[in-house]
Amino acid sequence: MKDEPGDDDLTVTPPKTWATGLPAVRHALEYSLRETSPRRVLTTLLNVNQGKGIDCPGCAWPEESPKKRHINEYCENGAKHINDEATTRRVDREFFRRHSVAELNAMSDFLLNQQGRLTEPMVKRSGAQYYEPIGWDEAFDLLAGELRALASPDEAAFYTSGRVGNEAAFLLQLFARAYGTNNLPDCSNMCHESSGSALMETLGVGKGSVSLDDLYEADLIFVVGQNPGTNHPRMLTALEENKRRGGHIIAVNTLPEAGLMRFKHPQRPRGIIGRGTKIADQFLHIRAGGDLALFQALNRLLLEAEDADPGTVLDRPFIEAHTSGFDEFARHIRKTGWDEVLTATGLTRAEIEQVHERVLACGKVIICWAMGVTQQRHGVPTIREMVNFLLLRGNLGKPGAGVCPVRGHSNVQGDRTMGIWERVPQRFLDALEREFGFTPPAGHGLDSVGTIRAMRDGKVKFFLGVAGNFVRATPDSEVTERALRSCRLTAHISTKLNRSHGVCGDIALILPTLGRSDRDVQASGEQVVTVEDSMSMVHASRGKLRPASPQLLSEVAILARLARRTLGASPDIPWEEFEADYATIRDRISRVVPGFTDYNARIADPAGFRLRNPVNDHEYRTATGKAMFTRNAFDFLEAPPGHLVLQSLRSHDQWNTIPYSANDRYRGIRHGRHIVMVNPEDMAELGLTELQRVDLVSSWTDGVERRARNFRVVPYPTSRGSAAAYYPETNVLVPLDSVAEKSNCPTSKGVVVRLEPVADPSAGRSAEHGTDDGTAPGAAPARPDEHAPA
Ligand SMILES: Nc1nc2c(c(=O)[nH]1)N[C@H]1C(S)=C(S)[C@@H](COP(=O)(O)OP(=O)(O)OC[C@H]3O[C@@H](n4cnc5c(=O)[nH]c(N)nc54)[C@H](O)[C@@H]3O)O[C@H]1N2
Ligand SMILES: Nc1nc2c(c(=O)[nH]1)N[C@H]1C(S)=C(S)[C@@H](COP(=O)(O)OP(=O)(O)OC[C@H]3O[C@@H](n4cnc5c(=O)[nH]c(N)nc54)[C@H](O)[C@@H]3O)O[C@H]1N2
Ligand code: SF4
Ligand SMILES: [Mo]
Repeated sequence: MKDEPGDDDLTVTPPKTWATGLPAVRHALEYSLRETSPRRVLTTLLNVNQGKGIDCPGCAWPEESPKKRHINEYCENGAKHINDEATTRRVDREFFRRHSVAELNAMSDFLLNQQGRLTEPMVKRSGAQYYEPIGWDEAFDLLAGELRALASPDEAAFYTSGRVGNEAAFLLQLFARAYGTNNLPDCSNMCHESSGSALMETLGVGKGSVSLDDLYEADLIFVVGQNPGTNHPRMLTALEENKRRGGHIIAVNTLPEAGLMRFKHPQRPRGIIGRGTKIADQFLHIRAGGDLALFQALNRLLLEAEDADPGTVLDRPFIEAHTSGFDEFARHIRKTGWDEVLTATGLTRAEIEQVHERVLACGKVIICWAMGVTQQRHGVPTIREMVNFLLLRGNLGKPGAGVCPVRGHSNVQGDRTMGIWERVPQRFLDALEREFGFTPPAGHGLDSVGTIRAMRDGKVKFFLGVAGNFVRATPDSEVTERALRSCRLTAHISTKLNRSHGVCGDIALILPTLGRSDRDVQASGEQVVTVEDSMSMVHASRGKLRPASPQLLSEVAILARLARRTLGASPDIPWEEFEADYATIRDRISRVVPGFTDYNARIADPAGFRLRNPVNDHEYRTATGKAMFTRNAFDFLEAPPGHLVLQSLRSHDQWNTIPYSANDRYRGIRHGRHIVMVNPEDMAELGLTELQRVDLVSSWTDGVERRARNFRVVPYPTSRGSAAAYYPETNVLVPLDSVAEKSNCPTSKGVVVRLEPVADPSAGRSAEHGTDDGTAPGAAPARPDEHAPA
C-alpha cells in the first residue's frame, strides 16, 4: 500500500518554487483515469465550469464570464475532485456484509474514499455490529419516528457542508425550522466563520466585496494565510493577470508555498515551456499568528506618514463620509510597540517598512485571506485590523479594492445565503414566516463546536449530516467520536464512504445521494441546481453523468421526503412539489432571500448573476451605519520554551478530510502523511534529527494530554517557532474549547505542541487512527505507485 499514510518509504525532496505547468495536467489526468473511464473523464472535463455544464465541486473560486472562458476552465485539483466523484467504483451491500462498523471505523480516510460511490440506503440497527440494506420508505419512517420522539426539537442537529446546492440548502433549513430548531451547524463554523464575524461587525455584510475584475485592476494584492497553488489553483491565473497589468503582490505566510512564488499557466505556451510568472513581489515569512501585529504596525506607519505629510496618505474624505471610530482607533494604534511587533511577526522592521512603501505607492489595494488567518485564536481581530488598514486609504467601494475572504467549498457561501446558519438574522426568520405561515424558533441554535458539546452532554441525540465528514472535520477527535457514539441516531446523506459512517450512534443510517456531476431527473424532467461562488456570482449547475446507482435519490428528494414524513403534508409547504420541480423551490427563495428576485429567469443566463454587496455602494448595515474602525487588543501566539505552534493544513493531494494519496508534490513530500514540518533551526534547538520519529503532544489549559503518535520530523522552511502537519490526522490535537474569540472557529492553525521522541517506533499509531497504515482487512483496491517524478 504505497500511498497509504504511515508507510516507511517516505521520501523528502526540496519544496518546489513554482506551481502547476505540465506536471499538473499529467497528475490530474492520471488520477482521473484511475478513478473512472476515459468516457466519463471526457464528459466531466468538457463540462466542468462551462456555461451549461457542471459547477466544479472543488473550491469556491469564480469562473470567468462565459465569453472569456477557456475550453479547459478547470485546474488540476478541480479535475481530481470531479473525477473522484465520477469514479466507477461502487460500495454495495456485499461490502457492508463483509465489514463491520468497527472495521469501517478502523479503515483510513483514504481507503474508505477509495471504495467508490455509495449505492443504496443502509441501516445499522440498535445493538447491531453491521450495516444492512433498508428501503427508502422504511428509512424515512425510522428517521421521522425518531425525530418525533425527541423531547424537544433542539435535541436534533443538522450539519451541512458547502457542497450542497442552494435548493437543498434552502429545504434543509426550512425543514429544521419548521420542525422547530435553529441547530444548523455547518462547515463554515470551522472555516470562514471568523471572516463572517469580523466583516459583519465592521462592514455589515459577512462576505467579500471584490470581483475577478477588481483583482485584475488592483495595484496591490495581499495574499494572507492562504495556499492558492493547491487550494484555489485558478486564483493563480487571476494573480498572473494582475501582474501582467502591472500590479504587485505581497504574500504573507508561515511557509513559502510554491504557488505564491511562481506560476506556470498549464494552458498557455509560456506556462508550459517558459519560466512562468513571478507571483509575490515580496514574501513575508511570518510567525504563526503574527498577522494581527503586522497590520497594526502597518496602520501605525500609515498614521505616522500622514503626520509627516498631512493630507497625502489617508483618504480623509472617505474616512469622514463613510466611517466611524477613527479617532479612538488612531489613539489606540499609535501605542503599538515595535519590539512586540517584531517578536510577534518574526519579521524585521525593514521588511515591514518595505511593505509600507509599496502601500504608499499603490492606490487600489485588495486583501485576500483564508485559513491561516481565520483558524487562529485572534482571527476575528486580525480581520478587523485588515479592514482598518483598507479604510485608512479608502480601499472599499471602488474598483480594484476591497476585502476578499477566499471561500473553501464550492457552495459554502450560498448555503449561508440560503439560511444555513445557526444565528440567522431575525429578518430572515420573519421572511420564512411570511412565506410559509409558521413561526420559526427564535434565538440562536448550535454551531459545530456547540453541537459536539451538546452531544457530549446528552443534550443532542439526533444528528443528520448532509454532505461532509463531521467526525473528521471537527476538532478533538476522541471527544467528538465519543459524542457521536452517545447519540440515539446518527445519519448521513453522502456520496462516498467516510469515517463519519463508522462512528455511529445507537442507530445509524447511510443515505446515498447524487453528486453534482450526476444527471438529476425528477417528475418535471431534468433539474439544475444553483450555487454561489466566493465573489457572490450565482449560477446553475447541470449534472451530466449517469448516476452511480438507480437507487440514489437527490439531496432535494431525500430532504423533501424526510420533511413530509416528519411534519406531515401541508398546503403551506408543498414538499412533493419541491421535489418534482426545483424551480418551485427557487420561486420561494426569490420571495424569502434578498437579491433573488426573478431567480429562475436570471439563472437561464449561463453567466448567472451577481448578488449586490451593499458595501460597494457605501451602504454599511453596521451598528453605526458606517464602516467601523475598531480597536483590537494586541495579541499573538506564544509557545513556551521547548514548544512550537502547530498548524494543521492541506497537502496538495487531498480534498479536506479525504487524502487522494500520501503525496504532497509541491512540498516535496512523498509516501507519508504522518510527518511534521519543522524549521531546521528549531530542530537543532530542540535536538531533533531529520526523519526522527516523534509524538505530537498538545498542551492546553485544561491539562488533558492530547497525543498524535509516531510522526516523522521533516526539516522544512517554516518560519521560526511554527510547525506544520496535515489535517485531519492532527485534529486529535485541537482542543474542543480552543476556539477563535467571537467566531467559535476551532484554532486549527494555532495549537501549541511539544515533539516527544518515540522510544519504540514499532508501538504504532495513535489510538485515534489505529490502522491508518492501511491494514484494514481486504477492502483495498490496489493503488498504483506514485514514484513518478513531479
Ligand atoms: N485541493 C484542495 N482545495 C481545497 C481544499 C482542499 O482540501 N484541497 N479545501 C477547500 C476549503 S474547504 C478551504 S477552507 C480552502 C482552504 O484554503 P487554505 O486556507 O489555503 O488552506 P490550508 O491548507 O489550510 O492553508 C492555510 C495556509 O495558511 C498558512 N498559514 C498557517 N498559519 C498561518 C499564520 O498564522 N499566518 C499566515 N499568514 N499564514 C498562515 C499556511 O502555511 C497555508 O499556506 O481550500 C479549499 N480548496
Ligand atoms: N485541523 C483542521 N480541521 C479542519 C480544517 C483545517 O484546516 N484543519 N479545515 C476546516 C474546514 S475549512 C472545513 S470546510 C471542514 C471540511 O469539512 P467537511 O465539509 O465536513 O468535509 P469534507 O471532507 O469536505 O467532506 C467529504 C465528504 O462529503 C461527502 N460529499 C461529497 N460530495 C457530496 C455531495 O455532492 N453531496 C453529499 N450529500 N455528500 C457529498 C462525501 O461523502 C465525502 O466523504 O473541515 C474543517 N476542519
Ligand atoms: S480553482 Fe477551484 S473551482 Fe476552479 S477548477 Fe480548480 S478546484 Fe475547481
Ligand atoms: Mo473550508
